[in-house]
Amino acid sequence: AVSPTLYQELSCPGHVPEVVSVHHTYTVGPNQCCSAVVQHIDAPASTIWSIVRRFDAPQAYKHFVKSCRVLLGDGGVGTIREIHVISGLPAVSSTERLEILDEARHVISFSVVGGDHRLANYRSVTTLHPSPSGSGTVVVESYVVDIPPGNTRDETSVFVDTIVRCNLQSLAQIAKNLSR
Ligand code: A9S
Repeated sequence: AVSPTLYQELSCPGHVPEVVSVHHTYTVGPNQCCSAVVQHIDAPASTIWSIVRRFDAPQAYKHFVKSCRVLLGDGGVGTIREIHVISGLPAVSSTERLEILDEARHVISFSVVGGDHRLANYRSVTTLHPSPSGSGTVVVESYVVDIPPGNTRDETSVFVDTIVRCNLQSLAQIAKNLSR
């Protein structure tokens, strides 16, 4: 559930608060698609941040991740991880680079740099904002990705939106339970 204020702002181009849009604006190529998922979480930003900042441990809330190992780096920008995913997805593994880790502004971003899957040039940005309703946190996760050969723009955004929504719903449950 998105708070009415933020929903209105997000569905009304030009009225997304600058503090949000500054992190979620992309240059989108002709064969790419981009979208965003918004999730209200009934927990403080500090609790949510303690989970999402751990680039070495995405399996803490991403149910599609079976295992993760760090190939390079110490968890800061430039760190490379390799995840293996559960069966049933059109993917086996993904190699990902940490692009942004802004502890003060609560911004994390990674890009896909390799792996055995169809989401070439995937890049996402996740930001946390105090809820306009005054309680809890709003999480915004946006992405840009190449449209895979043989798929349409709509198929691509439906597929990726579904995964991102699942991840954020799982994050919401875990953060809510941790904070009570
Ligand atoms: O992990 C994320 O934050 C988001 C997405 C969309 C991850 C997608 C994925 O890891 C799979 C879940 C394995 C699906 C990649 C890179 C490709 C897929 O096909």
